[in-house]
Order: sequence, then C-alpha cells, then structure tokens
Amino acid sequence: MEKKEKFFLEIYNLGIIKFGNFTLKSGMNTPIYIDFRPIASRPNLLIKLSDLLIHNVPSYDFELICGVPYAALPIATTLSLRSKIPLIIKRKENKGYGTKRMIEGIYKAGQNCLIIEDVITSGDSLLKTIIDLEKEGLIIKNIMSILDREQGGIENIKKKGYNIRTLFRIKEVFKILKNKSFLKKKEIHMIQFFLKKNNTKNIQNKRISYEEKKEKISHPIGKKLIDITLKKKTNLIVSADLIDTKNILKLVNLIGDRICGLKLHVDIINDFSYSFINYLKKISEEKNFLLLEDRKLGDVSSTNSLQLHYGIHKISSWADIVTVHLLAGSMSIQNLNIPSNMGLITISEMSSYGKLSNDNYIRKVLNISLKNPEVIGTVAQRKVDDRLLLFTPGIHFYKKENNVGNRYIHPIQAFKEKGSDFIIVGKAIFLSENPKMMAEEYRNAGWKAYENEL
Ligand code: 5BU
Repeated sequence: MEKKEKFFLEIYNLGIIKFGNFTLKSGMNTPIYIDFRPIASRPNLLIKLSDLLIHNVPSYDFELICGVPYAALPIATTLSLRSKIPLIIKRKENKGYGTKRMIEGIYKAGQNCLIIEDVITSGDSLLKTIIDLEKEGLIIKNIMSILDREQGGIENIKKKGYNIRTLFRIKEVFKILKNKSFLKKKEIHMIQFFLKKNNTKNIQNKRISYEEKKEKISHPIGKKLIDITLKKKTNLIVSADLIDTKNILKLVNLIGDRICGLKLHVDIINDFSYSFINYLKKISEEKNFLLLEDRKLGDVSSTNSLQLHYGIHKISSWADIVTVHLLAGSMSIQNLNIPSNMGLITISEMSSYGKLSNDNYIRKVLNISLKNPEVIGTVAQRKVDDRLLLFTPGIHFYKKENNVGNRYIHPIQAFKEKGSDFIIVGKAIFLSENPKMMAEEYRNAGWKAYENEL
C-alpha cells in the first residue's frame, strides 16, 4: 500500500470525516465535514503528515512557514520543527490592543513563505492569509493543502497566480475508503450525492440581488423589509439611541423618508408611553419603514416570552422585528408565541472589539437561525447563507477607534467584505449637526455599495 494511502487510513480512524448535516463557517450546509484537528493530539501522525507535505512541496526555496489559522497551526509548527525552517503565526483577527500585528514571529519583507492549509473549499480563508502575509511584504510562491474538497478552491487560488498543491483530493480518499470497505451504504450514498452536485464555489461570488433574496426568505416581515428597501432604494436602518421621546420623534421626522427601518432600545427611553409608540407606528406607516426593537433577548424561552409580551414596553404589541441572542440554545426561541407578522434577528457575531463568539458558536447560531422560520436574519461580521438577511451595525464613514468598544467599518466594506444586506447607523447620524443630510449620505453610500456588488 502506498505510504500516503496508509497514512490516510490511520488518520481516518481518528474520526476526521463526519457524515450528517453540517453548517460550515459561512452558514452553507454540507453532508460531509472534514476536520484535521484531532491529528494535533497524535504527535507521531503529525510528524508523518509534515514529512509527507514536505516531500510534496514543489520547490524548497522558502524561508518561512505559516499555517492558515487555526487548524493548520500544529501542522505548520511540526513542519517547521522537522525542516528547521522558521514559523510565523497569522492571527485570525488582530488583538484590538497592544501591537495590533496580524503576523507574529520574526520575519522581514522580501522573504519567501510557504503556506499550509488543512482543508481547501473555496479558498476564501486561504486568500485572507495570503493577503495579510503580502501586506507585510512577504512573498508567497508555494502553498500546500492537505485535502482539497474539490469545490473549486485550488482553481480559484491558481487563477490568482499562486502555486498550490494538495496531498489528497476528496474523490481519491473516498475511493480509498470504499475499496477498504470503510464506508457504510448510507455514507456512500451521501458521498455520491455530494460529488454529483456541482459544489464549486467561486471566491468573491457576486452577491444576489434583493429581488433574488426575497425569493429565498420565507418570513412575511423579511419580505416586507426587502419590498421597502427596493421601493425606497434604501438599505439604511437608523439606530435612534436617544433617551427621550421628543428627540426620537424629531429625528424620525427628519430621516423617515430615507430609511427602511428604525431601531430602538426602548428600555433607555425616560418618558416611554403608548402614545409615543402609537405616534411612531403612525409615522412608520406613513413613511414606510419597520420598527426594530434591539432588545437582545438572552434568557430561556419562558423568560424571553415574558419580556416580549409583558412589562411596561409590551414589545410584541408594536415591534416588527426583535433581536435575540441564542446563548441559551435553540430552545430559547421556541414557543415565544410571537405574532405571525413579527420576525426575529439572531445575533451570531457582534460588531464590538473583544467579542467572545468564536467560529464554532457563530456556526451554531447560523444553523439554528436557518432552522427557525421566525428568524428573518442575523447580525454577523461575515457572509452568511443567502436564506438569512444580514444586518451590519458598527457603520461609520470614518474608521473611529473609539473607546466604547464598537468596531466601525465603511458601508463599502460592509457590502464588499461582509456581504451585508442592511447597514445600521446610530451616532454617525443622530449626533451629526444635520441628521437629515447625513441620513441621505449613508443611504446613498449603502445603496451604491449594494449596487457595486451585483
Ligand atoms: P452606533 O452609534 O452606530 O455605534 O450604534 C450602533 C447600534 O447598534 C447601537 O444601538 C448598538 O446597541 C447596536 N449594536 C451594535 O453596535 N453592535 C452589535 O453587534 C449589535 C447591535 Br447586535
């Protein structure tokens, strides 16, 4: 048996391939999940893997090694120890404090760096690593991946002019597993179905239009939001974080024509009343925008339900959309008894510096969001499945490193890099000298940024 094949069977026994229904980082569903992380706990297998990789590198002219975070880090480290070629570490995000470096370790511009990736799908996260290394003046000639899911990633990377090789291809490993009778009948069916489907993903897919998105969104309030957006040509939601009703109404009268939604934190309003809500509701109907209550429910289902229907604010009696955290799990949004014309926005990933959510948590929130019909969309700082609307707070024309912890991006970045559908703007509008003009500027910027991505 070939050395490579023998090695694959050894790592397969660690449970690196799982069959079922999985949600990838992006929110895309897949029946096959591949995870090489368990190898990190088997030093002898790590050594074998790094030796196999090094034998397959097309040329040896690299002076540094870097793994795509995080799964490839132990593999890149082993490779460095075996080859005595120095390792550098790429951060997934910079720390937001201290030196703010994206690349850690000792290196200098002009050095050649070998990149190691574990599983390559579209090549998106690999490309992020390449860009960050190149920003530091490093030269990327060679990239090695362990497994190519054969979904277009290798081609995407090659198209960008990089030399990339992979140790295994998915079809090849399935052949090995099938020949050795390692697969159950059901698993073989799943694989055949997966391989037959055209799974190819392109880097930087053009976004789908609001019209196409409307087809994919099943909830009436999600569809309504898109209708308003298309009719008024605005994807701007203004966050009216003001503490008295007079100022909120004054703001709404100035900006109501320019927005598709008004976001509130009703619990910060000193003089909250139903006459205020009735008046706001009336303006929202006249000017055609939705009311979002950014309540961020975060408790168990029964308490969430009480907080929605009772208390001073009786949110469910007037809000079109309410935000909710899923820290308490999928059950937290079951049996909320919300009206059929009210939608939920889950919070997968906040816009703040130092947010605690990791990829695993975000993936789970996206998965739950997709499975619950009341959920119309989510807040996340990444592209998500087309069946969810993506809301992006932390928007400002000028990147402000402010001290209250929000991370701000320009509307262009929100649409280009994060795949946003709606921008949420607060202080940049309501604190400005001319909120009406500012709202118009953000509306235009958001709309232009959307159109540019089509
Ligand atoms: P700002 O003034 O544009 O920073 O206001 C942003 C608003 O969005 C504010 O009401 C926050 O509570 C809200 N927000 C946020 O900033 N980041 C998040 O991840 C979520 C909500 Br969820």
